[in-house]
Amino acid sequence: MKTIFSEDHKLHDGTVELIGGTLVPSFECPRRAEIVINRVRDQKLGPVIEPTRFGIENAALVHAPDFVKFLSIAYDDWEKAHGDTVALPIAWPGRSFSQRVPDAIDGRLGFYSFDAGVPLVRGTFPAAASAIDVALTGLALVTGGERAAFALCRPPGHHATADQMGGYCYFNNAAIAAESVTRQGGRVAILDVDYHHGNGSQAIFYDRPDVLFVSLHGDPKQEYPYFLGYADETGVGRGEGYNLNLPLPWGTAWDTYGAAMETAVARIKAFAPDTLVVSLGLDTYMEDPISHFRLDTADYLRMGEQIAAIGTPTLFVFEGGYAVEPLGVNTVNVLTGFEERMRR
Ligand code: 6XA
Ligand code: ZN
Repeated sequence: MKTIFSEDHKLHDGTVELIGGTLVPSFECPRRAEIVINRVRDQKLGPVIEPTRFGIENAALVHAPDFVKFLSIAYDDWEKAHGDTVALPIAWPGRSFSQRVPDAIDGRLGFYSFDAGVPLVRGTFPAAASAIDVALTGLALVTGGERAAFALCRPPGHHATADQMGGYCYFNNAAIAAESVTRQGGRVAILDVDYHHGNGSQAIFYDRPDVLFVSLHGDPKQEYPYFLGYADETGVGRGEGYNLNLPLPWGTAWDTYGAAMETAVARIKAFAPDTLVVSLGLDTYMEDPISHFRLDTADYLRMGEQIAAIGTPTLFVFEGGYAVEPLGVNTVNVLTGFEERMRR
């Protein structure tokens, strides 16, 4: 399968994050994508191609115009106020507040985010824009007849809602690809196998019967993003029944995970989508530094096989995964497991 990759991902280096009361270097770092592309090349997974320029207008497939505009100017506004440092949100409109958009950049940063895990540097916007092109280039291959493609997006996207960034995510690459399918008249399923619940993708499509969202993730009772991802969230209105959350406890290993995957696969098969978008996070790995599942490297081959068994043209969209050295092997194992099953 082809991999779509842009060097522009490097423009985004978040530098810091706050975790457990300490400011540490960002787990979501440029090296992640470098490790993965190196493994793709070493294993000869297939051609690596640059994205076609689809353009930032496509963010509007799922994002609010004022949010896109904000992200395009946020860093310049921050620099005018605070100098060339990393922009971090620090105050949010909690339950008792108005939902006005203030003038101050610090206020707007809070309005357009839901947590502090979204550092903005000068290159964040162009990098996030290039990730949209990467996703849409991959989608064009899949809707154009290829069995699968791998969009090596960075920064990741699945936490980003229509008008809020959060959890390392700015634009929701997978949701943009999925919405693009529906605009072409297709039905689409999103399978989110990142360790964290894809709250942005769920929220964007929650009332939609033409987009099925299925997610396996750390139980939000215990795990980020805490406030969405529960099993009783099944969709709303015409979207009722088109959202399936499979929260799993800390310590989950393949015996439990593989069985939950079978549930996910069965639901997606019953939906019979034209296109499958996989939010491919590898932070389910046993050595992931911020997560608590226990999958091992060989389990990712099985995961790829299960996804291939759905039998639907598939776009893999890269999301999380922070055990950096094994990240290339784990990621490419999903893709080679998929291809090996396809050939059977
Ligand atoms: C809290 C942890 C953010 C998780 C980001 C992630 N700062 N999402 O990997 O998939
Ligand atoms: Zn994650």
